[in-house]
Amino acid sequence: MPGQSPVVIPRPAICGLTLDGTQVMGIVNVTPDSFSDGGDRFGLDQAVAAAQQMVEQGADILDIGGESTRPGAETVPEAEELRRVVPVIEAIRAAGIVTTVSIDTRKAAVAAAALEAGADMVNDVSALGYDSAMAGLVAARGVPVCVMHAKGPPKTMQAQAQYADVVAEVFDFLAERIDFAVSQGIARDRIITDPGIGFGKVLAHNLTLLRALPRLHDLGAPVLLGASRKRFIGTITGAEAAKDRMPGSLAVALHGAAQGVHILRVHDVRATCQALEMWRALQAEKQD
Ligand code: HH2
Repeated sequence: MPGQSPVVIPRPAICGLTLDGTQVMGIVNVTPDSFSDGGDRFGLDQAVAAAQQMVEQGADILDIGGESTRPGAETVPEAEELRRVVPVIEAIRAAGIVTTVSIDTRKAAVAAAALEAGADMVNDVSALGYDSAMAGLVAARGVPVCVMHAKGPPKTMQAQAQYADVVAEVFDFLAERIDFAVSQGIARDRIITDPGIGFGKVLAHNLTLLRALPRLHDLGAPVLLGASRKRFIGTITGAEAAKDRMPGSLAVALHGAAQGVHILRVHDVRATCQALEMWRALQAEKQD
């Protein structure tokens, strides 16, 4: 859902998307075990229908993932991840959907095949750290990449959730990853940053990072926020089932928009777009 935001620091366009407002990235998990929607979109038809619906609801980007990265998740073999995501991206393009497609993967071979099938950008929750071939691939293909902070791999990250200063550590990590990406030939203006809400973080870390979002703009890159339906929302509100956490997710999304987040990664596209539209109208009114 394009639309200017008075608080966003404009960044160069990514895949033709102007980043002078908050864009909405709809999550399509082609997995049997994702924490909030595992199994819902595991079949090809369900995944493509979900993508189509999200586009109609206002998604600016579709994020297709074939490996759950929830705390404790096992790594999915490359062949299986390929089998899950490539046909979905091919079918999305065959259906005439022209929306920007992001491939959510840590594996270079999966990213390569996804780009071949029609994806436009890479979302790597390991920030180019899991697969040594990933940075070179992104550089060679000249596509945008999202680098996200995580404290260790999904299997063990929650056991490593200790920080002296979580904001400084996340900031320094992302700054180092940007430098690394640039050293590998990735254009600086194609790098998106993400604090990695829930990735090796307990409730207090997530809240501290959300309050400190404006600090991330000093990295000079677009900021992506993925908080939708995450555990900390259930901890605070008592919404035990992930699917019951949409209202809390909207509150976090609007907080992110007010802190100048460029891309919101969400499960509930329609609700998020409506909330953003209302928020923008109120912002505009305030400026009159
Ligand atoms: N969160 C998840 C997956 N990918 N990518 C980015 N850039 N930022 C995030 O916060 C992020 C992400 C986890 O959420 P989800 O995809 O809904 O669940 P699962 O990993 O269980 O499939």
